[in-house]
Amino acid sequence: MLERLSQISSHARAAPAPAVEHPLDPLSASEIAAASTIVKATYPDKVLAFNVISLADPRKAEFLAWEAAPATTPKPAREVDIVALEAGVSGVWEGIVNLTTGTVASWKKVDGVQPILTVDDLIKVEKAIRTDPKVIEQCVISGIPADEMDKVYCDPWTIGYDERFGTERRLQQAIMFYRADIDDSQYSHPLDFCPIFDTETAEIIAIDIPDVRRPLSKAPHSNFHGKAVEAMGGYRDNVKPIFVEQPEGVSFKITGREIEWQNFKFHVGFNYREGIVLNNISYTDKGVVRPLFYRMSLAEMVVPYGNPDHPHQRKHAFDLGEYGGGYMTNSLALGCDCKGVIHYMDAAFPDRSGEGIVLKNAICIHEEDDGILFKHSDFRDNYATSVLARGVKLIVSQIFTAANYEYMIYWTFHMDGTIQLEIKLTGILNTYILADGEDTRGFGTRVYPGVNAHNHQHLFCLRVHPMLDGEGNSVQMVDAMRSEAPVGSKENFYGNAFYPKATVFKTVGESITDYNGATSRTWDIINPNKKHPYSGKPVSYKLVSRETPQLLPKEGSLVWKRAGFARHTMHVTPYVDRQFYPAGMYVPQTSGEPSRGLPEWIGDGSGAIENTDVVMWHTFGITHFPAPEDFPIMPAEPMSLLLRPRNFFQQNPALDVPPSYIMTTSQAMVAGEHDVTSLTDNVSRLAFGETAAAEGSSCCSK
Ligand code: ABN
Ligand code: CU
Repeated sequence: MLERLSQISSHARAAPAPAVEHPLDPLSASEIAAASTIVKATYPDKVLAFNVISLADPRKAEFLAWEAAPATTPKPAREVDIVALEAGVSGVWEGIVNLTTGTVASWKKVDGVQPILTVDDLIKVEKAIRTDPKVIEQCVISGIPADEMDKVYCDPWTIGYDERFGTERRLQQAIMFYRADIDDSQYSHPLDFCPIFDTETAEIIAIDIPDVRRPLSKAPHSNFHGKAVEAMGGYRDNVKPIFVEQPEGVSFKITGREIEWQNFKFHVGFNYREGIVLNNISYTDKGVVRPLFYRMSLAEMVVPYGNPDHPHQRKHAFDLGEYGGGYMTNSLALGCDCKGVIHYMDAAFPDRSGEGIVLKNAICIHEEDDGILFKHSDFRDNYATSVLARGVKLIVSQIFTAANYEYMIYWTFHMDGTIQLEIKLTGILNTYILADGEDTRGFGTRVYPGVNAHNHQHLFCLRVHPMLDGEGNSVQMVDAMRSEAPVGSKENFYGNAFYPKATVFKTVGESITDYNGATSRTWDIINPNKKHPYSGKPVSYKLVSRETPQLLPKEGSLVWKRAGFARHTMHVTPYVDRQFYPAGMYVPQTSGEPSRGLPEWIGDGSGAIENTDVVMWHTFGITHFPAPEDFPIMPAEPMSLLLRPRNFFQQNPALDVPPSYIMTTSQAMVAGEHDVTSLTDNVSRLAFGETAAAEGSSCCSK
């Protein structure tokens, strides 16, 4: 957290930004300042702390009208979402500022809700726990002398929901740790009690203390800094450098925040909450611009923990809705976070006073080798007749730090028209103290002496707003099925018949479905009005997503109530402007009664979703049973999903990618025996032997 603050403060307050060209561009730092100035001038009597100042996405119809005829259609007004807190007043002020007219377009008080926690809010808690007499008392009981409170740390989490305190006050729970030395990792030394902090009054209002006390672990700290690695035998010395060379630069073009790459074109947005937002994704197919997706983002996530003892039921972080995947984003470093030839985009956020602050290098855009795109060799001439094309991929990425965890988000575009979302988890496990001889009862793992890493899930919600070949889209579920006809029947005499069973969802209720590994279930976004000339099937993009655990907290549990979106793998709703957040706009301290966001939009499930403007909400992720290998810092664990064109292109859309090797049968007959040489790579070489470097560019074996 401190590191991130220093990243921010090391960048100057923003200078006035040039006029924003594109209606989907995030607010610049000067626009943020302008929006807060308008609010302050309109409500001079209020002492406001700004929590959110962020672009209110233009309404889709207005945006598309402008985009279709920018010379003759007014640009959508530049509107700004505002969430502000008034000193000493519960609830939030919620408004929209119109920057185009310089006015506050709407302004209302919303009671009974709590806004997102900002890094400023989080950072206050540690100071409070170190000076609170009751916390000091508990530290002493744990075995920490009262004069060593500077060695006591906490990860501040929203309280989730605790019925003892409700939603009135803005609360955080302090997950407590101890560091003997400032450079130690505190996660090997958790404490057994949990103070509760009022963010507005900066007071500790309660402490949850377990019945059975667990004294501070006497084990040495489990660290991952250089000295610790040296003490364990030092860094390995057999890693040779790998560099990425792009001698001619990159293959993408950037205009403002619009990227053109390999027939794809899209706009890269970013906000405090979802982080990267991809808008207006299209593919130019033999000269024809074909829209694919209007908007795509990671809309929410929840991380429920599985230890049943109070107060661990409160640990179920909504890292986007409670803290913001944008607010927690890292400033990325060349050759560290991303390797190769990089283009960065900055992000701008408000501080409490409404000033704009710029975070450098928030988004990384770069290309990587993508392995073999396609290959075929003919066995008839000992594989001499051959074609092989290597792919390149374009990656738009960000990394955010959610206290202990790092989430690395990679939106990847492939040359065959596929769009992939890959998320990698790293950082540090959330840990709790395990007394000597104590059993985890299966709800966690002893990853180090004195350390219990509780079972948990990481469940993400992908929001996809398609516009596949224009308006009028549907979603169908596709299951691999055996023919219903019995063995010996005319239709299935040998019993081997199987087929993809497509079920088009007509209503929201029908769309609420789960992954089924037994039928290799996928979901297609289709345009039923456009059929493929060969297959006769509707054009589609298929969602292939197999890491889709069910929400493990039971129906009726707090998490089940609060994270309605995570109850099922798939939901489809009719599009509604500015309906973005599937656990609701204000997530901290929701009770789940009623369940906000998606469950409210689903209603009785009768909404029509066939051949119309639809939004797909897809929950995916992993169930994480920690292991000692995840400690003291977790090697990155990937998970991934694909959106693949199916019946969309006439044939393989990447046939025109220059091959690394191509030889026809007649050419092979003339060439005879030869060494295969890459047509596109003169850098690859043999690893061993005297001639390694001189060999030059041998590539494909034959
Ligand atoms: N994982 C919970 C969390 C996220 C961000 C900041 C604090 C705590
Ligand atoms: Cu995990």
